[in-house]
Amino acid sequence: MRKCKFIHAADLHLGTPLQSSYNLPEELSKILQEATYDALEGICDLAIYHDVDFIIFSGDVFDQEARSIRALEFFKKQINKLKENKIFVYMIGGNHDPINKETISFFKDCENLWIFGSDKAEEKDFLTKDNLLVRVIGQSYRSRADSRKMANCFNPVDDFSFNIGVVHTQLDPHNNNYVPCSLTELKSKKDIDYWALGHIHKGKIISDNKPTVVYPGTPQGRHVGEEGPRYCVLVTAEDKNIKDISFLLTSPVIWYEIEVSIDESYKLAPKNIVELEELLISKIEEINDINKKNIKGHMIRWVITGKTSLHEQLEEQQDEVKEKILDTLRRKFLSEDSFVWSDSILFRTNKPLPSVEKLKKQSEIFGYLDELARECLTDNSLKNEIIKELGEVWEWESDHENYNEDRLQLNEEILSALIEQAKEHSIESLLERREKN
Ligand SMILES: [Mn+2]
Repeated sequence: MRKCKFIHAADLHLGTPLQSSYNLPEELSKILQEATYDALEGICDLAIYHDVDFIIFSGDVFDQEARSIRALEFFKKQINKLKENKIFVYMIGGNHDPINKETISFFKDCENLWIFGSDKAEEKDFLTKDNLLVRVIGQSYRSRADSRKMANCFNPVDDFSFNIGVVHTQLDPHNNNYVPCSLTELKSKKDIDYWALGHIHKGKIISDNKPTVVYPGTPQGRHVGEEGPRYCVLVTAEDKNIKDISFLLTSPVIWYEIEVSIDESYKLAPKNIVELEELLISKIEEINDINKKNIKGHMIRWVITGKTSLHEQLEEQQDEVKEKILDTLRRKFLSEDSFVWSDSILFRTNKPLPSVEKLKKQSEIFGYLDELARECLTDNSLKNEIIKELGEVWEWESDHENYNEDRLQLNEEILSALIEQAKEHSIESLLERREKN
């Protein structure tokens, strides 16, 4: 059998520090500064450990067109380490690191690195240790946005070779900033066996066969929006068949957004701030047990929800309470082998209200309110009217990289939370008015 083994990674954004909301202790701050570099080093070590033939980087290895000299030097050092281990590297430039002459010339003495140009699709042949001929076809961005339908020009000669297409794309045929293309188009290219994609930061196997289409995701999340463990992908193929795809952990730091409901309906709902702290400590102990291995640390954003008698205190003394809870949690878990840093805490609690069933007995109006809130979400014309009424300060979230910073982004989840809040506010005001009368 003729075999091939390679690692596919993307979107490293080398050198970007992770975004914490607080002035961290120096030790932690250093870990966060270095995390993207650590992730790259980890990918290269995994490549050596698994004895792969080559690594593919599908764009956005660097964070900006003006690459930092440290990022360039660091990348070169890793490439040289791979060379000693006879591992080749292919890379394309994405929207954050379109390829220019300076980059090509910086790496010109790296014999085991091929950077695909931006003028046209290029095809490179590779013969693996186990004698499989591999063709890697790729093309780089030429500027921060690229509207060319690159994949259409990927036409390898299909004989017995294993063919890989490398594209940095949003996989959206209508998006002209990030190489428009659809999954159907990629799947119609029968001569390509594996599509090595980049750009979407959450790893996913889009199609598992004929052809296989994969986003490895970013190997190190840089903020709480990129939560969870992060990976690169190890692919094993025999002739033209994919035998295995494994996600290998690469992120030294893992972000978590943890929602904790302290709703009164739960038996163990905390009745004061100390009990709330205890509940959060028990949640940390759960994650800490699972992920200690190979992880330098965890960054947590807490979101506290539910109807609770603590609501008023959490609202009125918000800053004090936040500081107290975060301080307790931070101090408790700082000295662990694998640190757990409570980065921020959001209170999205509500005042406890009687159930709608109970309220209905007081007055029909509560039943109508509940019904209306439901209709706002299910009746499309009503829903559109509400979005219009919200005004121009909102825009429907469509493009995760290209949103308007002067607007608030709206999606199904946020809209439904807004409507729920509106309903509860109305119920609260009606109840207050009744109490007064
Ligand atoms: Mn990108």
